[in-house]
Amino acid sequence: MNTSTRLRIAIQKSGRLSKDCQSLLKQLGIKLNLREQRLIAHSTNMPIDVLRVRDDDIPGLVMDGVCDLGIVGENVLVETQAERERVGQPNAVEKLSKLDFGYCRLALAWPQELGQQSKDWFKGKRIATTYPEILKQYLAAENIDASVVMLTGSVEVAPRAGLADAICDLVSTGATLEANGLMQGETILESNACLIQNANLNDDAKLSLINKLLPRLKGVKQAKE
Ligand code: PRT
Ligand code: ZN
Repeated sequence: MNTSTRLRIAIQKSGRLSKDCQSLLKQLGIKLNLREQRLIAHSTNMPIDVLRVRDDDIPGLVMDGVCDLGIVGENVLVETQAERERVGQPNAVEKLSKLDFGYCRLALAWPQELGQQSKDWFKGKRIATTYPEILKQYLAAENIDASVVMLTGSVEVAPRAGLADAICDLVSTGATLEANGLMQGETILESNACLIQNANLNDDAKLSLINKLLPRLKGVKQAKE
């Protein structure tokens, strides 16, 4: 549990969400002294500390109460929730807001030379992914008996490397799939960045600070529309 009296927010240190997270915090009026190598940045005008970590660690830090809030892609949130459900770890969070950045979709793809394929084609195939839990749930729901190969990176090269027959990976422009000779199939999850809160947060001062920040967040989102 975060026993500090300062509200602790986890964001991605460096990656696709970091710039948008930093500018969102700025737009909310939170002044931060972000030095490149620092794990924790202290706000100079509010009782807030920002923890900068790998995106994969963010849902767990919030679920375990190490951080009060976090900003993370729904893809990582859903995968972590399913993984923790499976192993019996706490996985509840309150989703405070869907944010207007970090959009991507988790989609199936296979070698282009095979042409269009129906869902039945996946039966008995090996599918490489970084999101095994989400993929397994989809396969179970669709009654597809396929094997899941877990890879933490370079998923798009798996078919060419002979590690899998198909992949299930994040796509935004589609350029990566195209560059690797892969054809995009069904989207199994659409994702945006989202703001999450520890489900058991009961510190009045922190809750009242969050209640001050949320209308500002609404204002920032409306201003962009
Ligand atoms: O180091 P750390 O673990 O923090 O970062 P990471 O490398 O795991 O994540 P990062 O920074 O790549 O992505 C962070 C989050 O951004 C993801 O969890 C998604 O919520 C979101 N996001 C949005 C994306 C993309 N778009 C995206 N296109 N994450 C990854 N990609 C990758 C995808 O995996 C593929 O390799 O980009 C490639 C495809 O892009 P296109 O444009 O060629 O289709
Ligand atoms: Zn990551």
